[in-house]
Amino acid sequence: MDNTLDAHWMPFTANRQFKQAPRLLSKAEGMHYWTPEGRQVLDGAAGLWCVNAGHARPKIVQAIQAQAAEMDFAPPFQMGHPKAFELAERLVRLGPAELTKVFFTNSGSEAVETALKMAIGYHRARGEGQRTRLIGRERGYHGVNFGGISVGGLVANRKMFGSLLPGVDHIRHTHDPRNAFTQGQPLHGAELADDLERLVALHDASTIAAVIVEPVAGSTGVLVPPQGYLERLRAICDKHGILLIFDEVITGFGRLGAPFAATKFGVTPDLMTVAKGLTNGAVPMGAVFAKQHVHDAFMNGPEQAIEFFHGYTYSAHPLACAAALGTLDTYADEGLLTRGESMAPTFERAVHSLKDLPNVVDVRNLGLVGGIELAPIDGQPGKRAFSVFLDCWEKGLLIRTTGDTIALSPPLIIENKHIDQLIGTLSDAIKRAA
Ligand code: PXG
Repeated sequence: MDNTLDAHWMPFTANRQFKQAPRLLSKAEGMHYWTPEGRQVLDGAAGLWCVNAGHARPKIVQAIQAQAAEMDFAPPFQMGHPKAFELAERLVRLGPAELTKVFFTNSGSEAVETALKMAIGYHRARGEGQRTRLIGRERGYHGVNFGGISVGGLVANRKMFGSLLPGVDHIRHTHDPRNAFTQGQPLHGAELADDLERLVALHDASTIAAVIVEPVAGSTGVLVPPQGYLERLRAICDKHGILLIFDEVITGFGRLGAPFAATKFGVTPDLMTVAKGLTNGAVPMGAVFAKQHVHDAFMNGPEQAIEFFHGYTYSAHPLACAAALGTLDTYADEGLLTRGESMAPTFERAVHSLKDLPNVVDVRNLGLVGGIELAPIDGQPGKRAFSVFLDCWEKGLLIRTTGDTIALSPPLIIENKHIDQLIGTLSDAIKRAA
């Protein structure tokens, strides 16, 4: 076994620990995974926040199979294929009305890089080429490429990699202990958006291209935006001509009980990044939604000239487009993009039922996202939550942990009996980790 695991250098994994006691998955259907030994595991994480319609859904499987046989690849530069256009049209109909253009990538990280480049390019095309500064937020996660880690705010993802992009700054994160155990959007902290005014005062608005935030921060441990916060960020961006980018890689496609966070909160960004749920995780794909005026700013040279020198060999890959179309059909057939709204009250009660367990210092939730924060073991941050993760895994439940926060993001097809099992297993594991 040792030898067979050796060559694969695993991403975001404690490689040496994993290879001593590997956790393998070999089959998936609906709400469940199975291990190679045939043990059933309830999926409390939608894989990694992406399998929103549940696993092995027939329309997605069939779409991928048929596409692989019909046309494997089509060059995306100066050529097109019908499904790319069909998918973009359908996405535009699904998203906030003002986001009328879609650019395809292969991951959330690439969607973020694309959006950052669009923002800088947009200002330059409009004759404001000095607007190059990018603003992120502390504790933000925007993937792992250099732009994304530069605007990102997770120290572990940044510290190993040198000086990153120049000209980046960060507003404060929105975690506020006054809001502990809030159900849904917290009351305190809309004023944290004013931190953007501090950076405007420091750098001057004329140097700032864009602000990027996750509407609900996922990777850092589920931070729900305070009431009024996103509205205020939008207003400050408008006041200063700064583009607002929502990174909806996690929040997109029904996670919050609405198609997008922008829909849920009624705040429309200028650019919006998505991935994960776009293809239900079945084929890698990301995308950037853009407002018409952002797109149009680029359309100003001679007609035969390429307007945006950016794109990937696999942008709008036929297999990914087919998977995404099958995914959107599945979401529509079953009303999954709003199902989270009707399941949210039950899910909210269930996750908050954990509040009195040992070491639980906060519970946060919105739609079908839950975060349970544990007090760290002295001098060993992350260890308590990871022991809960291992315990759950042994008892047939997959969850995700980040630091000492347990993140729950089940497939949107979840039913009450799954919620009961999830919370029961998790509750026992938290007690054992005391
Ligand atoms: N933006 C956001 C908001 C994300 O959550 C990315 C960008 C990057 O997407 P790709 O497809 O390049 O991985 C993400 C990814 C976790 C976890 O444990 C979350 C992500 C990835 C890995 C782990 O919460 N989200």
